[in-house]
Amino acid sequence: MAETKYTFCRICEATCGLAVQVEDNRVRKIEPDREHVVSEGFVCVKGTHFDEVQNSPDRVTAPLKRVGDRWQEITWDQAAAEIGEKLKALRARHGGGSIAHFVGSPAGANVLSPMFRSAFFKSLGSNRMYGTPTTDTTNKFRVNEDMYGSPFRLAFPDVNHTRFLMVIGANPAVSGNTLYHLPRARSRMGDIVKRGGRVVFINPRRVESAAVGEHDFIRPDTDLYFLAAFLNEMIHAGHVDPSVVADHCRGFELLRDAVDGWTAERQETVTGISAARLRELVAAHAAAEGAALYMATGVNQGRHGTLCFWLLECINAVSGNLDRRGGTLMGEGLFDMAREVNKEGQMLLQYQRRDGLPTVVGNHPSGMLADDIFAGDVRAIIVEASNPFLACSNPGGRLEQAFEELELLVCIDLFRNEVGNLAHYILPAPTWLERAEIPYALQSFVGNNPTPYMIYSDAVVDSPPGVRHEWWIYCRLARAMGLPLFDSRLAGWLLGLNDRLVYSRHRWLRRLALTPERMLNGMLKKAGLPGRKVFLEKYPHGLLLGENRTGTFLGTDRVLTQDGKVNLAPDAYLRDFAATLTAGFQEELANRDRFKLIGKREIRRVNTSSANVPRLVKQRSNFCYIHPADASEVGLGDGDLATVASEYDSITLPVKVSDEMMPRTIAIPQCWGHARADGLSHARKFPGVNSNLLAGDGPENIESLSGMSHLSGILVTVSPAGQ
Ligand SMILES: Nc1nc2c(c(=O)[nH]1)N[C@H]1C(S)=C(S)[C@@H](COP(=O)(O)OP(=O)(O)OC[C@H]3O[C@@H](n4cnc5c(=O)[nH]c(N)nc54)[C@H](O)[C@@H]3O)O[C@H]1N2
Ligand SMILES: Nc1nc2c(c(=O)[nH]1)N[C@H]1C(S)=C(S)[C@@H](COP(=O)(O)OP(=O)(O)OC[C@H]3O[C@@H](n4cnc5c(=O)[nH]c(N)nc54)[C@H](O)[C@@H]3O)O[C@H]1N2
Ligand code: SF4
Ligand SMILES: [Mo]
Repeated sequence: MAETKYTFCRICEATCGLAVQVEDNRVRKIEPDREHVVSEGFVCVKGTHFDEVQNSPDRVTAPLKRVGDRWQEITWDQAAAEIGEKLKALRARHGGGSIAHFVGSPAGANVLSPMFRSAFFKSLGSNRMYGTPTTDTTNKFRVNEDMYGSPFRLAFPDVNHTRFLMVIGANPAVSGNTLYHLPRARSRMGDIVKRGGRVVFINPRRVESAAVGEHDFIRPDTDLYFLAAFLNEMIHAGHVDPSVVADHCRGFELLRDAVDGWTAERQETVTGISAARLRELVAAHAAAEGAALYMATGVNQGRHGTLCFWLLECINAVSGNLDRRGGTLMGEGLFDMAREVNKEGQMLLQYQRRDGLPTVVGNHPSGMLADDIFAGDVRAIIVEASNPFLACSNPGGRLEQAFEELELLVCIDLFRNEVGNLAHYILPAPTWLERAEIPYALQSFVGNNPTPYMIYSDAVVDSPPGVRHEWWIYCRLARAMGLPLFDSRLAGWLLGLNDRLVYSRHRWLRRLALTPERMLNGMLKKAGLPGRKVFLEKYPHGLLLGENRTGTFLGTDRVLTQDGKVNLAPDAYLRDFAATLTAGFQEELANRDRFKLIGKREIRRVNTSSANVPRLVKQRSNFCYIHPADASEVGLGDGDLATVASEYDSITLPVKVSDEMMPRTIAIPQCWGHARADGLSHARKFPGVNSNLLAGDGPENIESLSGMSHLSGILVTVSPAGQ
C-alpha cells in the first residue's frame, strides 16, 4: 500500500513542501504539501513531475568507465582505485592545482557535499573551483564582502511588510527566486499590491511575474545607468536618510560625486525608461513606509553586475531602508555563517590568478576554464551536478574542445549528460528524494528568508544499490589517495573507516556509521533547534522560527567591515564606474539599434536538469522570441526559422512573435541543445538549440570585478534562416 511521506522540493530555491506517495520504495506520485508552514500547498509542475527523473530508466546506477566508445559498469573499489591513481600521478607531475572541480547548481541544494568536497580539494592542494556561481551570482557575493564585510551578509526584501518593491532582472513567479527565499512568490508579491503598496518590474521582457504589478521595459545591460540616475535623483530630491549615512556608512560623498550628473534624462537615452517615469518611481520609493530594490540574474549576467548591485545596495542603505521593517533585512540563520567564514580568512580574491581576474568565494571564472585548460593549468576535472557545455559560455563549442584535452574527466551525476559523454568515469549520485536534508545552506545558515522556518526531511526512498552520496565519494577518493581530511590524518582515517560502514551490508555496522541523518541532526541541535526525530514526528511540515528582527544590523558588530560601517564607495568600484560611465555609455549609444539577446526561464524546465522529463518537455525546440515590429522588419513570422548570429557563432531556431518583448531585444530560453545527449533518451529527441554557443569567453567577456560571465545582453544579428 502506498504511504505518504512529507518532504520538500530541491529543484529551485523555493523549496516547496511536498507530499510524496511511495510504494515498495518507488515514488508513485508527488503532490503539494498543503500544510507546509510557508509554501502552503503551492508547487509548480517541475516539483510534481520529478517522479520521472526519480524513476527514469536513463539513470546511471553503477560507476561507469569509458572504454573506447563503450561504457562499462565497474565496482566502486575499481573506480576509486583507478581515479585515485590517476589523480596521484597528475598531482605528482603537475601539482594539486592542476586538478579542478566544476560545481553546478543542483549541488547548491546539497548541504553536506560542499563540506567534504572542499576538504578533499584542500587536501589535494587544489583551489581550482569553477562552476555555475560565476554564471549566476558572484557579483553579489563580491559586493556583500566589500560593503558589509562578508560575502554572506546578504540583505533581502522584507516582502511581508514592504510597501514598494522593485524587481530588476528577475522573474520570481517562474524562477522561484534566487538568493532570497520566496515560495509562493506570485501571491506574496500580489499581497503587497493588495496592501496598497507597489511592485514594479524592470525587465526587457514583460514577464509573468509582472501580472501582479507594474512593468517597465529596459534595454538589456543598461541597468547601471538607470540605477545611477535613480540614486542621483534621489540624492538631489533630498531623499537620503542623513542619520543612517552619518552614523552607519562611510564614503557617501564619494558615492554622491560618482553619480553626480546622471540625470533621469541622461539615462533615458540608453535605457528606454522615460525621465518622468524614473522621477515618479523615485518619489514613490521615498514616500513608501518601507521600500526595497531587488535584482537577480538578468542583471548579474550583464556587463556590469557588480556595479549594479553596488548601486542597488547603496540605494537600499542611504534611503534608510536597510535593516528597516518593509525595507531590506539582514537575516539571522542557524549560525552566523558570515562571521564563521571570515574567521577562516579564505574568502574574497583569495587565490591569485595570473591574469588578475578575481576568484570570488573561491570561484575561478567559469568563462576562463577553456583558456585555463588550453594553457595547461587545468588537466583534470571532477564535475559535480553540472552540464557546462550548455550552461556556460561555449563560443562555437570551444569549451567542449577544451574538455577533450583533459587527461581525466570524472562526472558525478544522476545521468550521462553532454559533458558526461566525454568523461572517463561517471559516478552515480542519489536524487534529492534519496537524500536526508535541511534546506539550502544559504537559506538555513545565512537566513535569507523573509519568513524564517526550518524543516528536516529523511530520504523518501532508498537509492539504487550502486549509487553513492557525493560527500561519500569525496571521502572514498581521499581514502584511495591516502589523503587526510579537514587538516587531520585522524579525521581522514576515521572518515575512511566510516565510508565502509555507511554502505555496509551488515545492519549493525551501518548503525555505527556517521550518516547524513546524524550529521544533519547534529547541525540542528548545535543551532539550538529540535533534532531530527522531533522534526519528523512533530514538524513534518516545517517549524516557524519567529519573525525577522529589524535593528539587528546597522550599528551592531554584525557589520563585519573593519570600521563597522557600510562601505558605500569601494575604490575598485569607483574606478571601474568612472571608466564604464564614459566608454560603456558611448558604446550603448552607438549600438542602440542593434539586437540584444537575453535568456528566458520557462516554468517547465530547470536549467538542463528537466530536459529528459517526457511529461514536461513536449516541444522539439526552444524558440526565439521577438517583438512584432522587429519580426516584420526582418521578414520573420511566427514559426519561421531564424538565424541568430553573434561574433562567435550562429544558431537556427523557430521564432515566436510576441509583444512581451522590448523592441530590439530577443529572448532565447537557455540550457537547450541536447542533440548529442546519448544518455538522455527523451532530451535527445526534443533537443532545441544551445544559445550559449553565441556567448563569448575569455577576459573580454568576463566582468572584471566578480568573474561573472557575460550571458545576457549579447549583441546579435537576426535574419530569416537560409539568407
Ligand atoms: N544564457 C544563459 N545561460 C545560463 C543561464 C542564463 O540565465 N542564461 N543561467 C545560468 C545559471 S543561473 C545556472 S545555475 C546554470 C545551470 O546549469 P548547471 O549548474 O549545469 O545545472 P543543471 O543544468 O540544472 O544541472 C546539471 C546536472 O546536474 C545533475 N543533477 C541534478 N541533481 C543532482 C544531484 O542531486 N546530484 C548530482 N551529482 N547531480 C545532479 C543533472 O542530472 C544535470 O546533468 O546555467 C547558467 N546558464
Ligand atoms: N523554471 C525555472 N526556475 C528556475 C530555473 C530554471 O531554469 N527554470 N533556474 C534556477 C536558477 S539556477 C536560478 S539562478 C534562478 C534565477 O532566478 P531569476 O534571476 O529570477 O531568473 P530569470 O527568470 O532568468 O530572471 C532574469 C530576468 O532578467 C531579465 N533580464 C535579462 N537581461 C536583463 C537586463 O539586462 N536587465 C534587466 N533589468 N533584466 C534583464 C530576463 O528577461 C528575466 O526575466 O532561477 C532558478 N529557478
Ligand atoms: S517552485 Fe517548483 S521547482 Fe521550485 S521548489 Fe517549488 S515545486 Fe520545486
Ligand atoms: Mo543559477
